[in-house]
Amino acid sequence: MKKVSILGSTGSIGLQALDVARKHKLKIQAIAANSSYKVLEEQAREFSPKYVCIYNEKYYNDLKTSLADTDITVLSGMDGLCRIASDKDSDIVLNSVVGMVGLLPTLTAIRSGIDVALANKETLVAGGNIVMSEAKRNNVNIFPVDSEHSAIFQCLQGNDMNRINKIILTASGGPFFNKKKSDLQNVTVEQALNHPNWSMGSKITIDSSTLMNKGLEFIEAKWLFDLEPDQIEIVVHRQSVLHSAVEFKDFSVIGQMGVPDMRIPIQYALLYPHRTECPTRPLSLTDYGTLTFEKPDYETFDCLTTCIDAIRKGGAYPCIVNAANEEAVGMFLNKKISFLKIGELVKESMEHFDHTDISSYEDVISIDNASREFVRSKI
Ligand code: MN3
Repeated sequence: MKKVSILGSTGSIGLQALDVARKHKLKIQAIAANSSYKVLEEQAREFSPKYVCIYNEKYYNDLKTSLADTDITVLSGMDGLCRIASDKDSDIVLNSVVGMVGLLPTLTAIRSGIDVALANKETLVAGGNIVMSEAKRNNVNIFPVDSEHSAIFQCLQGNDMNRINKIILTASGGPFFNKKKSDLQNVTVEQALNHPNWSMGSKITIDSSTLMNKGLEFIEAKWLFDLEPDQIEIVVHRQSVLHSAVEFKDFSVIGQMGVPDMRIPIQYALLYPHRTECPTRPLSLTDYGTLTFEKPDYETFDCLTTCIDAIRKGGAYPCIVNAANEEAVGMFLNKKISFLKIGELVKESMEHFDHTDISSYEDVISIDNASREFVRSKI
């Protein structure tokens, strides 16, 4: 029985991972969340983990008091996340925290020789070269949880990486598919939060509406599968049934399909390489009838274009655009800037900074801060 630690257990991915854990009676070694201490307490009572961690120190005492009658160790802050990530009793750490906070726990798990199921995009976008080289050095597996990357990973099973022409990364197109910039000037937070196929946290839902999410996934795919940017094609596929595909040297294309339900990729990452029943429903292709494929609109969705430019330029640029976006999305959610301003700020931040390389975690943090500072200075 695998022992699983979940960082971000009260978020969308975390809750679905616990569903998978319930179904397969996985041992939950640790759970962690940012601030939802009541949900965390309920989860702790159900799964009896060794550790529970609340990232936001403000709620530490509340959580500690509420779990006083148990023998669970209550932790807090980044120290708590890293203690969980380095706990050698767990077989795999599912990292589904939101934002840059996820990078250090990922690196900590890798350095402790523990496999990582990765749902935190920023880990690879901001620190891709460090994370992948550390994973190789420590002989640690990184299992992608994102549906597209899981699809590619599944298509590659039994195949040689040298035999790939390219990958086809599918995109739902988000709630503003077919809209032009002129249509998007007055988009509200509520409209942007309304995603057609997937239910997710607010940061990633906004990222899906700007296609920043696909840009981050493009960068992630480059690192996970060691590809050149030219080997990644983005295709808009509105139904989210084909989760991505791989074209091999013989022009055979292998794709992975399923209903849009994150429990399938989460389960694949947690139970790899085993396939067993998942707590979701089967795919009925005839219910869909038609699957469509189109080119993305790079003109309207400039976040996507900027991300691709960033990974082509390399160095710190992916980290810069990621930080600028995180900052800008926060401002949009707080109704401080317009929807289109997100893309403008992301692009401006990339143009503002000179080329630098990233060779350590400290580099990532200082570049991330500089980019956020730049965005704040523009408002
Ligand atoms: Mn995705």
